[in-house]
Amino acid sequence: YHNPHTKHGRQAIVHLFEWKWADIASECERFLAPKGFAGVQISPPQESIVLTTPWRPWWERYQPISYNLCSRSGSEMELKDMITRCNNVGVNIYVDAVINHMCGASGGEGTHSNCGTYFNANKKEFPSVPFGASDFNDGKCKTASGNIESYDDRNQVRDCRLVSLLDLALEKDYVRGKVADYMNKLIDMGVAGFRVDACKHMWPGDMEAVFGRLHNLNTKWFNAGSRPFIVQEVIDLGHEAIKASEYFHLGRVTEFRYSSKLGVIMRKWDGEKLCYTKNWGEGWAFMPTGNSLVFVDNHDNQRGHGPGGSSIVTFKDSRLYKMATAYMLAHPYGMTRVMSSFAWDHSDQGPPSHADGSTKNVKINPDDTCGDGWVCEHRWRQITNMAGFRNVVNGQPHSNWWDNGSNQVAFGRGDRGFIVFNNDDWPLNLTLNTGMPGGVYCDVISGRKEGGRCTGKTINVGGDGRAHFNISNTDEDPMVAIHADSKL
Ligand code: QV4
Ligand code: CA
Repeated sequence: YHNPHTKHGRQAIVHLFEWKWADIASECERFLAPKGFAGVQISPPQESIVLTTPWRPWWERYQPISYNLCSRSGSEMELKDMITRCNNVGVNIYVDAVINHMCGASGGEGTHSNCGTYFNANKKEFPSVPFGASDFNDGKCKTASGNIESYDDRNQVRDCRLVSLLDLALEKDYVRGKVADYMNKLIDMGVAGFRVDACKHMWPGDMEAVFGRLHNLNTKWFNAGSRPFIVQEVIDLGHEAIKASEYFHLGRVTEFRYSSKLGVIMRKWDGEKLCYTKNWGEGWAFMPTGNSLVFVDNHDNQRGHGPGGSSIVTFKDSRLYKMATAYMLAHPYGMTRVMSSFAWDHSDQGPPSHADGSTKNVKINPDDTCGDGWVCEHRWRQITNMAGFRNVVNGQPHSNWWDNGSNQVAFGRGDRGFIVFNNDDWPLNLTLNTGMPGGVYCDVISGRKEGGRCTGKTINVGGDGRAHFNISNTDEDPMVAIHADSKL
């Protein structure tokens, strides 16, 4: 479950948060495949509750009503078409699977769901699955409210309701079967794996039983015998009863410490400096690299849901965000996920929508950026090009480290790539050993190689591998990156 089955040496995946299936299909063909993105994490595709107070929040999709593939992102046919078209250009699809719970206890009764499927949250009835009252954990939960009240008690974290969400009894064979059927339907359609939601709230043994029932990936696109890739959402900052390590054998796990530490470092809070990242990775007590999924921000912590707080760097701090994302994509630690957001003022606000609540198409501007409220961080030149950098340097060691004892650092990836950062309040102007073969290289931060020419800065690497770098602290992007494929 740890292998993401990426194609053509592609490394980084992108979360196209709340995008419609038709837009994702086009994006795979026109942008993600040509730019070398390995895959897409999609928003939950199952039918969910429709909420109007607050108006159509993004988080309604984390309250399932049925496993019908009918959501705010589109129909089952559109989903199937998207999976096929992305697979055909070698871009994998990873599904956000919400299997710990159904909707909130106060979800009411009726047909206020994406496709009008009836449910009754008061009676815990979801006839379209079907799930009934006995398929939920209420008998097992020991708290007075029925909700999780303390994260120091592993039993209530797993058997009680997360913020009132009706908690499925995954110890029951019947429930495991329904969940596995849902995931298998997606596997048969061609997805490469799952981001499994709220794993801290499920017993690893129950998850193992569900995963054991999953089909191998569709051999139209994947090697025979390929197991679905699994990344488990477990937020472990080190202070709770449940540890991320309890899930390592089941797949990769989200490393939230990476996201919060990188934010603190980039913001230079708590006395942190970029030079301290010389041993970034396990040296910072992160989980083993082969177990981790890393990110600068995710759909929760970019808006204050889940932990991390104000340290998290997001598109709203665009200069720091580009630096943090470049650092992540240049560094060998972990499997990397790039966030692609929509703009928002309130943390509940759903995606860009029409008056009737339907999601807007993603608008693509002539300069490759997005419009109509879609931020598309993955299309920011610096970020796109660093996803390319990661592909070019894949497998190469972290090498030729340099720092100034403060916030200016540089490192290479063998003889395939080199990057320099200046996050200090003064200029960087010096010669460094890049470890790269001599030649003229195009800096992929300020520009790109196009038809044998460079649209940005050029860097001259001498026969001895040394090159001069001059990065003002007032530069729009105070960093320079070169790699084997950016050689002119
Ligand atoms: C509220 C109160 C409850 C109360 C209830 C009464 O908080 O105490 O009992 O009303 O009806 C929404 C609301 C939340 C509300 C709940 C139920 O925000 O206030 O409860 O609905 O009506 C997303 C959002 C949540 C949202 C949820 C369901 O972040 O705000 O809750 O969707 O719509 C922990 C977990 C971790 C989790 C993280 C956010 O360990 O697993 O919190 N992260 C994942 C997803 C996240 C998602 C869920 C889990 C749930 O990444 O996006 O929550 O599927 O750290
Ligand atoms: Ca649970």
